[in-house]
Amino acid sequence: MRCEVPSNTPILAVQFFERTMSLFAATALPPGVTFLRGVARAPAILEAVELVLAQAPLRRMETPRGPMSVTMSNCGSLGWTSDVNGYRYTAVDPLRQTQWPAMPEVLARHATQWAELGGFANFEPDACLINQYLVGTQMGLHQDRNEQDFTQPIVSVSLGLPAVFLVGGLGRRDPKLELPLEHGDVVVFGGQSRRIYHGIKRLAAGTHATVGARRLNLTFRRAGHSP
Ligand code: MD3
Ligand code: FE
Repeated sequence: MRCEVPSNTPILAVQFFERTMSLFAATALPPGVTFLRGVARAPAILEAVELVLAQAPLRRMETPRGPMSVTMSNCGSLGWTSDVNGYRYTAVDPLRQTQWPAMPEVLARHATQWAELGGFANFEPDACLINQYLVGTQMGLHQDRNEQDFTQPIVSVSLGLPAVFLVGGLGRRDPKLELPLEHGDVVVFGGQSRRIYHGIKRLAAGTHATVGARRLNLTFRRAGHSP
């Protein structure tokens, strides 16, 4: 479903609209998924991400199956990392040998609010993974299962170029829904959908006015045990 509100609409009106529309969109999305169109367009969000990346640069991570095409960094007390031996969360950035940058207050505060709109109260993320997709890159179908508490949701924020998000089911071969994501879109994944298979299709060429020729994705997570 394509529904737009003017970009100067007050935030509470946008949130009311999105909540109302999600009653309809919910018929297509799996249980536990909440789609919040355009709620992360505030320039302060992109500025906070750029500050983090100036401290902890994007890098290509290795995996047991070869290097990823997407580049990554993190902020928060824990960060997702990968090497030839596997995936894990660490307090120390292996590239810089020091802690990940703190999670900017503006990001943490918004993540908690968006989780609440998705039905998850008191979400306190301790990790924010930042993925950068250049044109032609993608993320293959996978599950996220390195976190300690699957009752906690994941809040995903898309910035920059549009992408097609593949929403699967609990089995790798389950039918997939294609969800187009644009600049400022937020998706909350929790409950039944927390362990679904998902991926991102190859990024099409383009240039976004403020983000450039790339897509940034933030995923706010509770990686360690809940407070
Ligand atoms: C559903 N990132 O970093 S965000 C990832 O756009 C990842 O960069 C994609 O998948 C991206 O792991 C998709 C949406 C997302 C993220 C994590 C999930 C959906 C999820 C974890 C569980 C269920
Ligand atoms: Fe994922």
